[in-house]
Amino acid sequence: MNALSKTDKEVNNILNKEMERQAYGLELIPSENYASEAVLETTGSVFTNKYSEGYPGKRYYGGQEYVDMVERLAIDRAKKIFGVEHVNVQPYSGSPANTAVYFGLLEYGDTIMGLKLDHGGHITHGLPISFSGKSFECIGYEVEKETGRINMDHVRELALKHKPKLIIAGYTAYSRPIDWKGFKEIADEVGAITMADIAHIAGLIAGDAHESPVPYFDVITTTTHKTLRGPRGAMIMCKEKFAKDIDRAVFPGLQGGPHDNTTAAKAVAFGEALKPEFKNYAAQIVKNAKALAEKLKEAGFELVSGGTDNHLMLIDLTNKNIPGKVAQEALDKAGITLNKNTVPFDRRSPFDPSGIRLGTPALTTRGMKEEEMHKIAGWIAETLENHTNDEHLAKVKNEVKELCKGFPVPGIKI
Ligand code: DSN
Repeated sequence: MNALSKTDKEVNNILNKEMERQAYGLELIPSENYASEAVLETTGSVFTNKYSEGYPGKRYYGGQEYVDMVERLAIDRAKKIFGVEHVNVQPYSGSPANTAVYFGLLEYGDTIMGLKLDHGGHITHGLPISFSGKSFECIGYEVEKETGRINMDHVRELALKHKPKLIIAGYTAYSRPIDWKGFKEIADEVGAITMADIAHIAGLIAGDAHESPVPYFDVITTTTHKTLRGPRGAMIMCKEKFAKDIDRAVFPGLQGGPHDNTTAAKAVAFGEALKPEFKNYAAQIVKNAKALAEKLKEAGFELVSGGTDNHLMLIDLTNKNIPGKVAQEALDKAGITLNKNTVPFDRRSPFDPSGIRLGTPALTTRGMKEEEMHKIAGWIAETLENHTNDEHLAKVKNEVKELCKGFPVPGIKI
């Protein structure tokens, strides 16, 4: 950051500290990743300077020839990755994307159905205090207590009872495959629109490591910065018959000018996802998650649903007698970053829940494999056993740093 170091030492120092944190720590938050240098460069490019309300070929400002070009490229590449009919690449992030779908396809007061937040859903899937919960009748389905998995009979029963206009599948803390076809069949029975929120698993779907909802679902939303490894942002994909309503909902319904720098960086990330090596990346994320899960189980950790088939896992720490918040803070001190998380049927509060959530997309980007996952599982166990011993946590942090030195983070040279 040549210019910044000369013009603003204060921000530059903070940025350097953050680079150090990222380079020498283990990033296990399953919704985080490391964008490539090319994506970072494009995000910070002169496309930042442009305004372009509207869509390619139909804008409200002049000077759009290159913005149009890059937005069309992003759309074409997204279509190629996911095989969808229509794409809108302008949503600022996941919550605005989901909101745009509701705004475009529903009337206030309609009934929607999604997985409850404390069972692995998302705020925008109907949490009572969110925009979704305040604007619609929200019916929440749950995972099964015994298995930690979604039971499609339960989903069907609720759908038949409440006749939702929209059914949402796709989650933030669910480690098992999703029965897209089953959801579609239920939706057809009650005449509901299907919305898949694939924010967490988009990269796995792009890399053929998770089944795609595309053959079944009407509308699909995703962020672009999680397993898909692009810039922070989102997109909406849908069947052609919903295209106009979705586009109008995004602009001018909810947003003004799209962030053209982000759109350009999305095009770059989608180009990367189309390369054959992205398939290896997606497959390795899952292999790493399974390796980490197995070792953690051997160390006595209880995983919700007993394991993982995707990039993440949810651990219920009740048997270890450590609340999720204490675990997160101790692991932070050891250079291991993850997040406290409610577990289904949690008896504790969301700010001080019983669980932690962790995943492997970021570590896999660094080139780590099963061998490193085994080491990391050991450090997690060791840290939580010694969570009150700061000296011990500092020792783990040093070991973590040594490992990290062998696995550079894209875009960070220190
Ligand atoms: N904040 C994201 C996550 O961590 O899963 C969801 O939007």
